Amino acid sequence: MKKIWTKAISLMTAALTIGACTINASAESAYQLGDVDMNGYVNAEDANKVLCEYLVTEVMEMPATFTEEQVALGNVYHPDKVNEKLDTMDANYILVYFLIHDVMEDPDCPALEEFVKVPLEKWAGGNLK
Ligand SMILES: [Ca+2]
Ligand SMILES: [Ca+2]
Repeated sequence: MKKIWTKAISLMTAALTIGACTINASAESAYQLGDVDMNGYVNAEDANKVLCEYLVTEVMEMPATFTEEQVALGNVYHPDKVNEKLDTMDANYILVYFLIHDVMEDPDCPALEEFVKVPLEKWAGGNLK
């Protein structure tokens, strides 16, 4: 009888551990790509912050103000895995995505992960006349 309880307790512990891991995993991806100020929305403010961070770190060569997580959230455009830095293309993509997805409410606008795979000129040419 004691063995059954021991087994039941270890199963419950395992279930709780798995549950805790699931919670942790979702907490890590709580912010959507592009949401660098982590307020739950991807908008022009995020594009502006990415542009500012690029100017501060790359142009003015001053210390970064973004955390690693913010850089990862803001680095939406990295066609060659070598460029893992923030640049103007990241800011542009976030801004155009916000305009098409939220301002124009285009129902064909995909998630930002897919949006960045389409050349920016195509979005701008097709939707921002
Ligand atoms: Ca935001
Ligand atoms: Ca980039």
